[in-house]
Amino acid sequence: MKQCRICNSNTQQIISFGKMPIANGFVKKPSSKEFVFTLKIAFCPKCYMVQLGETVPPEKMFHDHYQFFSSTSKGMEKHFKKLANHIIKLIDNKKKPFVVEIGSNDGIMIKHIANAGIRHLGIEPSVNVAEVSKKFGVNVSSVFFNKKTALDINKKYGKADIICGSNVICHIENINSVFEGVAELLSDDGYFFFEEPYIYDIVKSNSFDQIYDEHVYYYSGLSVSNLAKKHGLELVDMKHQDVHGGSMRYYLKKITKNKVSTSVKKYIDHEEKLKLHELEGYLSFKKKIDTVCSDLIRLLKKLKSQGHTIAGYAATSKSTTLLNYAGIGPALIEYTSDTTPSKIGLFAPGSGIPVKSYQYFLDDKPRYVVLFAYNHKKEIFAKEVEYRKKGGKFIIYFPKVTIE
Ligand code: DWN
Repeated sequence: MKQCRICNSNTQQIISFGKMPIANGFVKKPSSKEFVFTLKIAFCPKCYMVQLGETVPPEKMFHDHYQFFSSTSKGMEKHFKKLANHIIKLIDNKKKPFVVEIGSNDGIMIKHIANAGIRHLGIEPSVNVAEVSKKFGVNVSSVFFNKKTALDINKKYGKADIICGSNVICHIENINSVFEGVAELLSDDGYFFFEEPYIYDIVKSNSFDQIYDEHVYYYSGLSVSNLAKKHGLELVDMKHQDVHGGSMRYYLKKITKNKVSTSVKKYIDHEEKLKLHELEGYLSFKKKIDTVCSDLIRLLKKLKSQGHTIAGYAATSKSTTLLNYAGIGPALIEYTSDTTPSKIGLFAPGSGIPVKSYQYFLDDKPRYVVLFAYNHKKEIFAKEVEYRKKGGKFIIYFPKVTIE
């Protein structure tokens, strides 16, 4: 990919991770025929968007057997309940408000909007997870959000007072069409907001495994303000979220006489200090990634040679990047335990590490586990007090390799 998907300028490559499978593409049996693509990210020097160099067709990632259910984390349940309450406050003065959530997944957020009796629509193309949300009374449409579907929604329901999305707006390659759709569907004083892994945190804390097929864009205040302007929208606020290793929530409104929060300038100043408006800001990144990978392999080999069992904790999407880039397979990590029923019995994409149940981990009590869901560390450490008391150790690789 040479041209920026937003502004068509020539992009500059930041890093290539080589061939990668689909991050959530857990398989029934490891095979050399798994689908792969080249995972690389590029920077646009004109509009500052960091983006994948090569993408995977959305139908290959989001379908009727998508393996990520948002409600697998209690911490995220709490986070999204708080977001729903925030939305309810924002629309307090509206007569018959209408809320649209793009990527409503299993209803983790929008079920609270539905419960409050508010007119709403969840958009979720992965039908298996959308089905779960229907059990909570969520009104959901299994389509991809774009200009055309936004016009359809507008025709059927009218303008939306809130359009929001979490960990999804970075998933959609044709982002210009999403923003065109938002500009059509949003009411004149409505809010469009979304939260996604923040490129500032990814670079600063080296959470490089946030880079994978589903994440087409890696947003900053710098890039979102340019993208918004292109579609008659304005970035009016930014609120940092302490989830997924560091996320940013961006608030957009139609361009009128908006009051822009001072936080927009504050975060953009931080980004510029880290030089995220120049290729230079990203160049130390590769070195840090390679250090973490080689430190982790060295540690795993040492523990293995001492006869220890090493397992993985949580078969996350992001671990696909780490495992495949570092070349870690079942010879070093025997299995990964996970609480998602549909992942049990499958194998991690590319690495071929078997996924076992949480009960298997409890019975096996491996001496060491690599914490792939480091973003849920607080919740997981609270749950694993007994395991750690009895000598179980977590290997953490974010932001650097440590044993806790
Ligand atoms: O954007 C995305 C983010 C929000 O979620 C998606 N593209 C896909 C997904 O990424 P992920 O798989 O890296 O997400 P998590 O939330 O870091 O990992 C969830 C996995 O961890 C699930 O398979 C469940 C598992 N898990 C577990 O086994 N025990 C999670 C917790 C909290 C646990 O205690």
